[in-house]
Amino acid sequence: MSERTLVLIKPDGVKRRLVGKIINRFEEKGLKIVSMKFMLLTKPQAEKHYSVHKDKPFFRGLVDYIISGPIVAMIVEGNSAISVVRLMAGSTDGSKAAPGTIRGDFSSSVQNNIVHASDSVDSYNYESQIFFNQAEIIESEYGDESLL
Ligand code: IDP
Ligand code: MG
Repeated sequence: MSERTLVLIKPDGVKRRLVGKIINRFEEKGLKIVSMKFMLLTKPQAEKHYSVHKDKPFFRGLVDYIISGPIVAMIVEGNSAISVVRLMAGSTDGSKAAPGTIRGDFSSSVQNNIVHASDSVDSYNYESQIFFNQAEIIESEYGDESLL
């Protein structure tokens, strides 16, 4: 079933110049970008995005990290996009993530793990409106849909 998911390339991913490589993985998988922006999150936006973690000991550090530099936010669409992108991202802790995943290939850290990906439809609905309004989500046919 076609789904959408929110992907963030976090500040460490941008600073390490991995943006192109990461987007390339999603394109090669057959996911479609329907929205994308390069942005600096405000602290209130970051706190809202990570509000589920507000009582965790790592919350303040996590907020400081995600606002420490520009990020790339995008919405990608495709068959089972939420679980597909979570699989491509790999386990949260880069030191445990499988080789071949984004975190497994580019991170050895539990915090600085390069990407965010929504973990459910509810999370997508909550998170995506922090980054994009409806008018910024652009539907288009690529013409290869029957091959995917
Ligand atoms: P996820 O990004 O794989 O869904 P979550 O458990 O939702 O992982 O945690 C959100 C983010 O918080 C992680 O991607 C990571 O950047 C950070 N994080 C998670 N656990 C820890 C921790 O134990 N210490 C520091 N940062 C953490
Ligand atoms: Mg999460």
